[in-house]
Amino acid sequence: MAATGLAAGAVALAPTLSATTAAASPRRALNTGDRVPALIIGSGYGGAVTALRLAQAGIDTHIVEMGRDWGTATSGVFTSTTSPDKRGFWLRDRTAQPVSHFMGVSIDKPIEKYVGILDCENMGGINVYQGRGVGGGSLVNGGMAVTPRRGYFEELLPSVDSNEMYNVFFPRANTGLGVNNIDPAWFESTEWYKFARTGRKTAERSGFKTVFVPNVYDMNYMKQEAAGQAPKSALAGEVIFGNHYGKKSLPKTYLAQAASTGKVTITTLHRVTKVVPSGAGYSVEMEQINEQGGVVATKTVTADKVFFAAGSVGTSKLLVAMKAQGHLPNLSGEVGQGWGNNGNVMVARANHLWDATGGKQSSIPTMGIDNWDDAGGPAFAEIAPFPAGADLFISLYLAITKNPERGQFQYNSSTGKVGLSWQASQNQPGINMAKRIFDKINSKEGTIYRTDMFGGYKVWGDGLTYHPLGGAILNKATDNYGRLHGHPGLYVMDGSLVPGNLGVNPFVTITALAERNIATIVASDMH
Ligand code: FAE
Repeated sequence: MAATGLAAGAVALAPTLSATTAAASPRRALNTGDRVPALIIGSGYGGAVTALRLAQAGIDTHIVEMGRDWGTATSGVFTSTTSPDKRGFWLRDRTAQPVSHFMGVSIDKPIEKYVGILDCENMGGINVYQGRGVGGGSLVNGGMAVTPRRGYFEELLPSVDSNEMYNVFFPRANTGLGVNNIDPAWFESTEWYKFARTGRKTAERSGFKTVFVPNVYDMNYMKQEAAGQAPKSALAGEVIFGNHYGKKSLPKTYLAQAASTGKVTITTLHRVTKVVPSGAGYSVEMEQINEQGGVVATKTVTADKVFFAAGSVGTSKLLVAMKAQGHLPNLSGEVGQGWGNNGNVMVARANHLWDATGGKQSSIPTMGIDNWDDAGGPAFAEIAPFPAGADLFISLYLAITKNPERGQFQYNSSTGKVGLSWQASQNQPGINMAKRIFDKINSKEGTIYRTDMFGGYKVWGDGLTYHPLGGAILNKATDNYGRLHGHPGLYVMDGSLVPGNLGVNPFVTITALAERNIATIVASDMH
């Protein structure tokens, strides 16, 4: 990535960037009146895969991303985890920490409004956390890179050839993302994963199975951090507000490769607001915003093909609005349907003093409790760190449950905005499934839930999700390859294709499905 030649400081000032690279032929950002062959909305997993494969097929490709470019940072770019400033949050005047309380007291504080890296989007009954910037969710996520169980994947997406997925596209995605595994011997010996070993020990004493989870964080780099041979990132607690080192986020993998073709531009701090048919293609309207979120210009360009990769919420909101406002009237009634929170529920337990979790904790999770075979309540619970700098004897978990509840995106004609119908009560099935694991552990260990971390006297962190999925389900709102029904030349490439609960962390599946779909689209639709 040194080849990209991006000075982080300079990028912070520039609203647009050419091809993520100065080394590849620099190109100007989109302007009113431009006509482009392919326009991608959003630069997360779906967008990055699409950009790379279109560019490799020789097609000039333009990404529009509403967040800023964070560069491929070295130091001083991202805010600190323990005391985030404006760089931590997307256009808020107060932080919205996922683990919002300690000792029952809110840890949130006022900040300046800024185009920060993590969005906490309140969608009525649930807060949906998403990454903002070039690289989307890859900038803020925990890097857990999980290929789903084949049987459940086949149940969820029966129209997809699973042989092809498991033989070609999941391996391709894993390679493209740079997935690797922790060295088990190091895991057993390092103080940085004591919290995970305690989580494993207490789970196994109750008869639960635990598994290692692959990650895109460079595990060799982490060993060097521990040895004092490299600047610390995971071992300095960095994760949800950006990692200065170690994590192979999309700007270091797919987007870097896409940039090196010289055929991709990224226009940052531009938010797509409208897509309407125009001649043989589409007219795409966007707002240019400043770093405080104010609209400074409106632009309209024309694209032969438009790829929606704005994430489950971003894509669903755009499509539902375009249909309701009559701009894309032929879209299927399936658009906006089938949204889920991937069954996400967080919870924390208080361990006994003899089951320490360690004052030093890596921010990158590498182990989970696998209770998916429990017919009474399937769940997979990641053993999450709580890097507070002192041993607090807390075990924190993010459970991914088989919660079957679904929400719908709906257009409100009086506000002109799209909302999500999701009630807090729809989190309850997920809580019940997670309880099957943690009630048993608490009872065996003689321990209790922490009630002070998600509010005052609140056990379950059920008001949030990191894994929004659905809203334009594959083979329902689109054909079997992401082509939107009713409007040829429009495609969905992101997490909105995935039915609302996948059973594992989603980005490997989103990447692999995008690889699968774009391979067919390039072969059949682009020439
Ligand atoms: P996404 O990565 O969200 O990219 C969409 C992009 O579109 C964003 O950059 C937006 O800013 C941009 N955008 C949206 N609307 C517009 C618009 N109108 N105009 C222009 N640009 C727009 O979508 N998943 C895992 O598999 N493992 C993990 O360990 C994990 N941990 C997570 C931790 C956190 C804190 C969070 C928030 C998420 C985590 N996830 C994890 C979820 C994962 O990051 C997410 O599923 C993917 O990023 C979704 O990929 P998409 O391509 O769908």
